[in-house]
Amino acid sequence: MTHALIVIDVQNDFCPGGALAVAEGDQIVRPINALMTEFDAVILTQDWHPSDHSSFAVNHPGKAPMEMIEMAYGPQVLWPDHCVIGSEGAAFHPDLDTSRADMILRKGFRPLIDSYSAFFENDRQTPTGLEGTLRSRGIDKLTLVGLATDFCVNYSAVDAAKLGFDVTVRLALCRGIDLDGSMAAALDGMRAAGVTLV
Ligand code: VGL
Ligand code: ZN
Repeated sequence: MTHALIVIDVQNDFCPGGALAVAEGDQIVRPINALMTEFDAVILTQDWHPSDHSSFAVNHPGKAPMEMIEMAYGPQVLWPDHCVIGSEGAAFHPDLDTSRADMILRKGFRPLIDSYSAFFENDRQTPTGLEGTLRSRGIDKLTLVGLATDFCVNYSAVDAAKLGFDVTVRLALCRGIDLDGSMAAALDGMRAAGVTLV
């Protein structure tokens, strides 16, 4: 099997001090670097939003971060502004070894659609192109690590499993947001989709 490591959103805004900080998000960076040597391919994802992005609470008058809204495609959490295209917050954590990556996938750049998953945007239909990249390279096995366990790692892992990839999530190399029980739901959802959690 050809095995890829997919490193989800290890960006400044998801690390302590960032706009949407995940507790201990920075603690996974060095062990992820060390893991990279064990894979046939290393792919990094980067959350990448225009400042008028519809997932930002500031773009919905009267709404606060962490409230829900109804989008054309269904319910959506409203977030503080984060990972704005070209900003320091959108940059990878400075200690992440980006030199080992053979692909960087950006997602969430369409103003009207959020994209937690590295495979499909939140309308669950718009593909990011990652599936085609993996298949054309003969990659059939994936290990996922990164931020946040219960959002982008979870959505990416579930989509990958549904697409037929052999998927493992290394939980020690992930950290979560845990909004209203989202961590427990994510772990259940990943298991139900056939993702191996280690
Ligand atoms: C993420 C919330 C909003 C993530 C991205 O990387 O998990 N979460 N945008
Ligand atoms: Zn985002």
